[in-house]
Amino acid sequence: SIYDIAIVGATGAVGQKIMDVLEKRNFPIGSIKLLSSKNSAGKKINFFNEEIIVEEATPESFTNVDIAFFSAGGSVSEALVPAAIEKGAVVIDNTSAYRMDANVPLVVPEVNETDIKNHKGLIANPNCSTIQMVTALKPIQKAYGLNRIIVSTYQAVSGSGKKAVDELDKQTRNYVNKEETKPEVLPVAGDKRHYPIAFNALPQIDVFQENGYTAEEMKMINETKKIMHLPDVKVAATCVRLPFFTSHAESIYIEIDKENINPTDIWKVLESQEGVVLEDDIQTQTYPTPLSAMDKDEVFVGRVRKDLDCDKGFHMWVVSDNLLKGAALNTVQIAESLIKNKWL
Ligand code: 11C
Repeated sequence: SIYDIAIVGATGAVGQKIMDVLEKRNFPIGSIKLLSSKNSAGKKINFFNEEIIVEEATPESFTNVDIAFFSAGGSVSEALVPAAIEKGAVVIDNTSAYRMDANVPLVVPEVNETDIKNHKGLIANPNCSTIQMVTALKPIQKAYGLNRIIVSTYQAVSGSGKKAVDELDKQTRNYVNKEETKPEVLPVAGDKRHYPIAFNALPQIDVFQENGYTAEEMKMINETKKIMHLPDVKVAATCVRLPFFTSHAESIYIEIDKENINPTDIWKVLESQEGVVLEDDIQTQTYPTPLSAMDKDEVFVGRVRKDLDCDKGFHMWVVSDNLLKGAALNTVQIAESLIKNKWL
């Protein structure tokens, strides 16, 4: 069979990546609508060797659409997802708008694929830094239990959008040329203060919440519990933006339930997990980096070692392309699962 699809946010960074992934995986497409805001409507985009004109997204756009991919920001999803569902499309939403809604499955196929089955027309795609963490931790949790996660992230500027990418590029050039630039975008566009990102590290991703954590940190905490079906797992996160363009890296500390486990046991379960690649050999200085993970589909894990004080504690380094497994690829995998399992 073939499927009629729509991409909302087709001119954005993730929308473009979704198109790349659909092409690369030869997704069975019947017709395709590329949708955007009024401003970007009229643009021409090449897709499967065809030139397609981007249309303005309206509630009527979703008639005769089987699957609608939304990636145009939370407010667009809030405005148009209900209309898309009403018109009969199954929506895969890449924004945070509906993720914590109890009626909406929040899915990483390697972790909780069967949750898709219960969808009511909408499946949410998790936050990028959450996706790569739960993909790496799921096989460990399955084998040895999981009691606590403490994660610090090292996140690429592309997670914050095109303006942040341009800001890093410009600041870097200006810094090298000894010219000043006024920071205007990062850490958060529209927030009260801005800091330079070039040659810097910013311990703020998204806006602060009343509890002292940022929204990004709370996404990692809340989404992890929901995806892994572990409401009581202890999770703490510190999210940091660094001056590179692609892939998020994470230093993760976990405490498992089982005693007397060694890093080689952890290696074994990671090696058996689809979508995870172990790159861990200190003899050859082998470990993943943001550059080595860029443009790759998998979640890469290295530096697995046992805590020196806690028998059940382990540390590891997890890296993945934030625009692929962290966004576009996971979204397309959800669509493939809908089709493969006849859950549309
Ligand atoms: C970042 N993780 O790197 C964010 C981007 O909830 O889908 C993704 C935001 C989201 O800034």
